[in-house]
Amino acid sequence: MAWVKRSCTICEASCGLRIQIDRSRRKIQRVEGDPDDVRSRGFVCPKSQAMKAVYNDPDRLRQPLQKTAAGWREIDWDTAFAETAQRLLETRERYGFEALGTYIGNPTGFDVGAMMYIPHLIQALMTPHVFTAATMDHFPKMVSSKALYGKGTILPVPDIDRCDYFLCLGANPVVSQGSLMSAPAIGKRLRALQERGGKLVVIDPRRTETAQIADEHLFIRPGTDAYLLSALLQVAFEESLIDPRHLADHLDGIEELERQVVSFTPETVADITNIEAGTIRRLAREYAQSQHGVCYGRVGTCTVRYGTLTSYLIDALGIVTGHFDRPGGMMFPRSATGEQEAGAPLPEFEIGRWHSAARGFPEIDGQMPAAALAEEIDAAGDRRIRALLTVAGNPVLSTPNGTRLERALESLDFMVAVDFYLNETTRHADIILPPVTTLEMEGLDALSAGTAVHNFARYSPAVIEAPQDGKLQWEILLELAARLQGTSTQSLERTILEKQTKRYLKRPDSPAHGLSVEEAIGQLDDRPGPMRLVDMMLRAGPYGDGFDEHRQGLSLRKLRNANTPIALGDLQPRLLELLRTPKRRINLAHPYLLQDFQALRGDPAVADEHYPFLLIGRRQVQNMNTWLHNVPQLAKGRPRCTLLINREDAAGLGINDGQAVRLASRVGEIEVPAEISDAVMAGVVSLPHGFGHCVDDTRLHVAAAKQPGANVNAITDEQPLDPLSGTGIANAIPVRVQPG
Ligand SMILES: Nc1nc2c(c(=O)[nH]1)N[C@H]1C(S)=C(S)[C@@H](COP(=O)(O)OP(=O)(O)OC[C@H]3O[C@@H](n4cnc5c(=O)[nH]c(N)nc54)[C@H](O)[C@@H]3O)O[C@H]1N2
Ligand SMILES: Nc1nc2c(c(=O)[nH]1)N[C@H]1C(S)=C(S)[C@@H](COP(=O)(O)OP(=O)(O)OC[C@H]3O[C@@H](n4cnc5c(=O)[nH]c(N)nc54)[C@H](O)[C@@H]3O)O[C@H]1N2
Ligand code: SF4
Ligand SMILES: [Mo]
Repeated sequence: MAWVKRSCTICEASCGLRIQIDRSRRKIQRVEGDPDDVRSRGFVCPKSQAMKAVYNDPDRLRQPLQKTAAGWREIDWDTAFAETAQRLLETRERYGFEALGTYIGNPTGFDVGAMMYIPHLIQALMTPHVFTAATMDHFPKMVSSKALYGKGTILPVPDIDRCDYFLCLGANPVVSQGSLMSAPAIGKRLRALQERGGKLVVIDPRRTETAQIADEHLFIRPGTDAYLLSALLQVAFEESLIDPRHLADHLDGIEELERQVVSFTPETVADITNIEAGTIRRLAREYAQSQHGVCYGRVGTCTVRYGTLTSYLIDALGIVTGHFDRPGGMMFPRSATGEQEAGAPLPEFEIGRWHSAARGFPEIDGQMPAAALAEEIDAAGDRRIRALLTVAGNPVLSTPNGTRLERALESLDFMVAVDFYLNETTRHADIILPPVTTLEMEGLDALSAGTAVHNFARYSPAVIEAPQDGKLQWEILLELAARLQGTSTQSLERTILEKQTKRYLKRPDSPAHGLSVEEAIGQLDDRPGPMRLVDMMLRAGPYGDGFDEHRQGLSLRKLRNANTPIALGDLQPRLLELLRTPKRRINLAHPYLLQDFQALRGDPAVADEHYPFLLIGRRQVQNMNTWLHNVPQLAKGRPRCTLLINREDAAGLGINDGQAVRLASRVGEIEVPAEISDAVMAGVVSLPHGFGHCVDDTRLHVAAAKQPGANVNAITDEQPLDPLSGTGIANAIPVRVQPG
């Protein structure tokens, strides 16, 4: 029996685990929090048990599957790769580039191998049809960052352990454990903020688990944060609370921003937002005058009509009140792998280099709206997608109007899914390519290092060896890319490594600057794959050893030997060096962002008489989006896919607790049990996403039996989008509720 340490790969917190294994029997005995982990200090949430349960799950696919007239048939890897490549290439040759499409899902962010090779797989597909879960998530924030800071991945993170005022909009970190904020055991950190005399204020249409521990919670009418933030800014300008500190000399457009918000007085937005004018004024003062304030927004501020405008206003408020890029404010992490380093100015906003066929939606940073995937298959005529590759995604349950998408997937000529579950999406595939689980792969916390509240680097070993005929995810992705390009995996891997090494060595401040590519690569492991790429990035990166083992500094070997996260210190002010805008200045009046103010001013925000309620989402501790309901420990208990409805609203409709209700929108209708609750504001109902495991032909026995639920994305509408980012709308959806 042995204990192995590694991080949990289910969410952005990346908590430290201790896993007891029986190597000889390839058995995982126990999974628990690692008390010695400097980041998580023993904390884990119930989902950590999924690391073991998914590995053991008899429903998990371990062999490629091919759909035949007689049902699913296991095939060998070579046949699976050959058939997949042939069908994709044939489709492209016959119908052109637009005939291919891809959807990349959330779990790819927790496998460094996937992160390294997916961009190359997309390149090899040569398709303009790239869809990802980002356009159901944080894409508005990336668009705002691109406009403000010159690069979409320059993302501000709350300095949670040093702030004394935390204004939290549309996020529920006590449950989600943070997003664009990697901070394991967030509840404890928020309580520590209160213990040092700080204040937590939560703005949310539901009294969430985070709101319950807050000093103040305000119900906001869903979808109206842009009004509230404009008013907070208006007060800040009116009351001369403006002090951008060290950023002052690097800002443009501050007067223009003031002009834009001047009409949004607290009095004019009070009815719209449901927050009293006096409260808005007080909030503006409290936040602006706090010593160390953060203003943070997440999913509830992104997946709404004004997602980009709201994301931008959150940053603008932080910048002009001096809460940006300083300890205790919003800060910018520095990864050991060198993803956030200084560089030359980048071209201005790249948008609309091509357009979607059905609605003419412009590509943004190479992406199309996930909400437009179905129509690019079923309403794009000759330009339609005929063959689709999905990787770690379940868009039938995670993107708007999933019912339409289901039908569209059925009409494809060919679909291949890289996934280890036969679920609501992958059941439409012709071929499924299942990688082994993350426990069987080495890893590096790459995503969470980029959003961490303290800089760190962490390597995780494979806990258990992958079976002989098992494929690591990167092997699958690289193999597909190589076959699509008509090259070998060896040659493609080498090309990628050389290109990336060249890029890193060129950086003047790299500890390896001046070395030749051959010299650098000569120092790396001979074993091809993402880990030697990671080693290169670490050694040429900001904390690297410059490929000299005798020097201080990081290398993969040092991370391996540490066997726990290596702390790299508190976040440091560094926004000015990071800026990639053309003049290395921040334009607070970027025309791309400001254009949506016009719509905001003209938006009457009145209720729809046919669909008088506003639907919002809800994350629960035992779920991870669509994919953990097959874990017995997490699926037990009462049905969780319930519609929260306010007591008075329920009484008005004659709805009792537990009664089935019909929830309808423009696009569909589902039936779900009502749960009467005072935690949700009047006029608002809340349903979690990720359920709807009641269809035939899937292999999710536990989910289907214990927590089938209903698919909320059968109700969400694929038509309205946040126009500046193409992000789909998952909150503030007009719906009707009727007794079932
Ligand atoms: N209504 C509504 N919709 C939403 C949201 C909401 O709040 N409300 N949230 C949105 C957000 S924030 C997100 S991120 C998206 C998520 O949307 P998706 O990424 O589409 O959904 P997930 O459930 O995260 O994806 C899980 C899929 O990946 C597979 N999987 C898990 N691990 C691995 C792995 O290691 N390798 C491979 N190849 N496959 C793996 C699972 O079997 C499953 O099929 O949903 C969005 N959709
Ligand atoms: N347990 C668990 N953890 C998760 C996930 C999970 O599915 N389960 N998913 C992971 C993923 S992919 C992500 S992206 C993160 C998301 O992390 P968070 O954004 O922290 O999580 P959500 O619960 O979606 O929080 C959104 C909040 O916005 C509120 N809201 C809805 N509409 C509005 C609005 O118009 N205005 C305001 N102010 N609030 C609004 C909702 O009531 C909700 O409380 O969580 C991650 N962690
Ligand atoms: S919070 Fe996230 S990373 Fe931590 S144990 Fe839970 S699922 Fe894993
Ligand atoms: Mo997400």
